[in-house]
Amino acid sequence: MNQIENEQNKLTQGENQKSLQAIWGSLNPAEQKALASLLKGVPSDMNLMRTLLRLSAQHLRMAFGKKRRVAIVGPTNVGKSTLYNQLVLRKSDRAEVSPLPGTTRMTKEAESDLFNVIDTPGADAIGEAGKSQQELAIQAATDADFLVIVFDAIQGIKTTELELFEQLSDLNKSVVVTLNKIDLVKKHRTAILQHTASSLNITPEQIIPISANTGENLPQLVIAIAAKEPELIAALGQSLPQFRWQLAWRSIASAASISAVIALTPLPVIDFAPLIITQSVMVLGIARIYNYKITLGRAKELAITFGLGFLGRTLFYELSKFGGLPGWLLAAAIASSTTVVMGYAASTWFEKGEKISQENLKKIMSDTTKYLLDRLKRKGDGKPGKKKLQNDIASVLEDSPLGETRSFFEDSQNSQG
Ligand SMILES: Nc1nc2c(ncn2[C@@H]2O[C@H](COP(=O)(O)OP(=O)(O)OP(=O)(O)O)[C@@H](O)[C@H]2O)c(=O)[nH]1
Ligand SMILES: [Mg+2]
Repeated sequence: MNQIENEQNKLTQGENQKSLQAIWGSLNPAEQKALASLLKGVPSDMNLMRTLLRLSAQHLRMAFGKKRRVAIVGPTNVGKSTLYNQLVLRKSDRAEVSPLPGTTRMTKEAESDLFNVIDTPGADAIGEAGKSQQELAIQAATDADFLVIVFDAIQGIKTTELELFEQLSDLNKSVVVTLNKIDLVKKHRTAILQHTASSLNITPEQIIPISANTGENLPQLVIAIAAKEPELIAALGQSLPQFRWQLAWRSIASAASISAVIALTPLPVIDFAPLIITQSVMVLGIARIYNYKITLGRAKELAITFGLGFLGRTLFYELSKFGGLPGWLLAAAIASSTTVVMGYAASTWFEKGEKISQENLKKIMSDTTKYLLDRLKRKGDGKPGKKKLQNDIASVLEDSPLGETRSFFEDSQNSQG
């Protein structure tokens, strides 16, 4: 049995090596150098390493500011080119639109406001010509950073649509699913959305109904794309200052959930470095949102200056004295709240140039940890797997009122005792 396990380990190690190389290869020399200097001497767990590297690569790209590529994909005739034309900046970039299926035969890329947008041929076409168009579409999807998957409210979801959806989902890209031509549906919108969602095995909230013709819900679509991409979050934060905290919160929630996983991964030598890396890239990301230019090295210095690692250990000691809470839960909650509080401190620093006192940080840490402990306990008992824990924490944070305004943290600072 041990032998089988060993073999399996070897296999996943191989896979991990490959994906590590792929992530590494996608960075330019300056990014590689910045990351390499952070990664010195860490960590031995390959899965963790991969998670960290992926997160770091994502945030690094954000700091170096490449324009993201968004591909519009879906069956023929659903309105992909019409949507593309709504998003492109220049009239001269517009694509041909017609009621005939198979109008678009080649992919086409142009600039939109926040990202580059790519029009693709229908990915479900049949026959010889259809097959090569399908290949073009899938290739464009594979090369893109982000997919807008378009379906047609009238055509609905049949076997080919479902198969296409599954094929696109397997690419593991960030996606937004849209149901186009919603203007043709007058009465039964809710029912149609529900039906589409259940055919695709997703929830109705995961589908944005749009009309590429009338422009209905297109702003929501753009926000939904931006919200899933760190690079775009930064661009949005710079152009919409009033949403900065909400946008920063997304980076915070993602980094905090990874922190919990790190806390639960036994590392032989040091448990501090991976956490600092995650937090440094988060700080870097938040800096971008506030249009504050810093390097990764400076972000790391800043992350260390907040001195939260020490507070975390004190808090762990204080809370474990009371007993009754499993060690893993405490460790996960404290690591997450350390990251959350650091995100808050960083955003306050970038926005107002104010440094929060150590005493106030301690209060906020303690309140945030208690909040997280309370919510996590409700998720059921027993120690979850890493992936589930990460998802649980991400969903607790994303659903929490903390992301709406900073009042929780401000109240915590102002309260006595
Ligand atoms: N009512 C309505 N019609 C739409 C909408 N979007 C597109 N259409 C129409 O649907 C038809 C197909 O639109 P296209 O944008 O060419 O669709 P496509 O997905 O690019 O099609 P192919 O390139 O052939 O795969 C055209 O007649 C459009 O005017 C919409 O939101 N509402
Ligand atoms: Mg087209």
